[in-house]
Amino acid sequence: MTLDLFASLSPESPSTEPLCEGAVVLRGFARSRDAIILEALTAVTERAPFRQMITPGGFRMSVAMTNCGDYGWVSNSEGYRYDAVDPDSAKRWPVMPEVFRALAQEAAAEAGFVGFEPDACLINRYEIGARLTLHQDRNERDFSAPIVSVSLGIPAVFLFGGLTRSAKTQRVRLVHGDIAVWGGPARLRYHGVEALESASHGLVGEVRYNLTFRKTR
Ligand code: MD3
Ligand code: FE
Repeated sequence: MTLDLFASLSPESPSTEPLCEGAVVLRGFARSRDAIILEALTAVTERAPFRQMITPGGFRMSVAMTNCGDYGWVSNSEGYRYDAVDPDSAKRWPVMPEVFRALAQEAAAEAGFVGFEPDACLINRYEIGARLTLHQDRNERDFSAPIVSVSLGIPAVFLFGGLTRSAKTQRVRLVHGDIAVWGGPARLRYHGVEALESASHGLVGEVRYNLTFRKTR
C-alpha cells in the first residue's frame, strides 16, 4: 500500500518544474508548512504593518508591502533602496522568522543553490486587482545569489520576460505553496504579476502573499 500524505489535501505532491536555465518552480514545496508560515507572517506584520509604497514616478503601488530580516526594500518619491530601518516606525525590521529562513534555504538547495543565506525578506500582499508591472530586481549587490519566492493564498499569473523590457513574456500560474527560485542566467530577467482575479483561499482568504528572500549584500 502507498502512503500518500498529500492526496487527502490536494491532488499533487511537490514536484519540480524547470522554467528556463536558472529558474525552477517547486510546486507545493511550502504547502505542508503553510499554517506556521502564516502565523509567523502575522507576527511580522503586527510589528511592521503592510503599506502601499510610492514609486519614484510618484504612483502609489497597488501591492502592499513590508519586510523582515536585516534589510528591507523601501520606495518613496525619491527612489528605492534596501534599508535596515523601517521608515514608518524608525526601528529595525522584525527579525526573519526561523521558519522563513529554513524554508528559503531548503528551497534554494533543492534548486541547486546550496548555502543560500538571505538577509532580506520582502513580503507582498495582493488584494483582488492588484498587479506588479514588469521590472528587474537589480538593487541587490550580489547577483550570484538567487531569489526565492513563496506564493500563498489565491493564484496569480506570473509574467516571466527576458533581459530587455520588450522581450516576449511567458505566463506561469503560481498557486498556494509554490516556491520559485531564480538564479544564474535568470536572475536579471524582467518579471511581473498580472492583476489578480477574484478568488478565495480557504486558509488565507481573498488575498495573495508573496515572500521574496534575497541576499542584498
Ligand atoms: C525572476 N514579486 O517582489 S516573485 C518582487 O509574485 C516580485 O510578488 C513577484 O517580483 C510576486 O520583486 C514575483 C518571483 C520573482 C522574484 C524575483 C525575480 C521572479 C524573479 C528576479 C529575477 C527573475
Ligand atoms: Fe521582482
